[in-house]
Amino acid sequence: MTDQLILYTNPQSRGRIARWMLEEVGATYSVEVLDYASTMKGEAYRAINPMGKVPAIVHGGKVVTECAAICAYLAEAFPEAGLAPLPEERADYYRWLFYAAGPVEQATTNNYAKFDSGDQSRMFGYGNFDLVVDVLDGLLSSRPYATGDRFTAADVYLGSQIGWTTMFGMLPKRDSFAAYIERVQSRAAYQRAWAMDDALVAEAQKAAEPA
Ligand SMILES: N[C@@H](CCC(=O)N[C@@H](CS)C(=O)NCC(=O)O)C(=O)O
Repeated sequence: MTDQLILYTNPQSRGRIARWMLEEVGATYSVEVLDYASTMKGEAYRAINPMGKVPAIVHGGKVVTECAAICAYLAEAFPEAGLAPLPEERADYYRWLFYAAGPVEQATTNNYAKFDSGDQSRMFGYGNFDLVVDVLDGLLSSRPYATGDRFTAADVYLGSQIGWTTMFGMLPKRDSFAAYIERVQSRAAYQRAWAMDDALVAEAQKAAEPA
């Protein structure tokens, strides 16, 4: 088994979250770009991720899917990057990482699809959309990062969720969200990762142009 690290992605996807994290930890990795309609649903990739979704990483022969898990895994696999939680940060780190991957993801996508948990909110892990927005606003008004004063892998994921949903108009505007987005997106690793994916998008667009 080797330490080879492969990112399976599409530049127009949540694969950008995994790429950002890979750049944060300074990993050496290769990239396999998958096409939504063909290779992402093909047998070869479904053997890696039976969901037929991106991203996935394969590291030393082991598969990790789910962006939040990829962020947490890479933080531990590359401890020298200092993005795993310190003992005193663990409670906040796990709490808000899982909150972002569960309630935030569900609330924002359901609300976008015009689904309202309404009087069934007790049954839904996120309660209702407005509640999740207020809790997030409360969190990010109280501290610069998910665990306090220090950027961790939890911010790659939470920052991505807040960044994407803001970009697509899925989250109401709040000063705390805007300040957090600016803080996390100013990181060199974020800028590098986005430039690489933007270049892949431009390349694909050029290739699709009529000759
Ligand atoms: N929960 C997954 C979500 C992955 C996901 O939904 N990826 C989308 C792209 S952003 C995808 O691959 N969609 C293709 C499809 O479902 O056919 C994660 O966090 O990684």
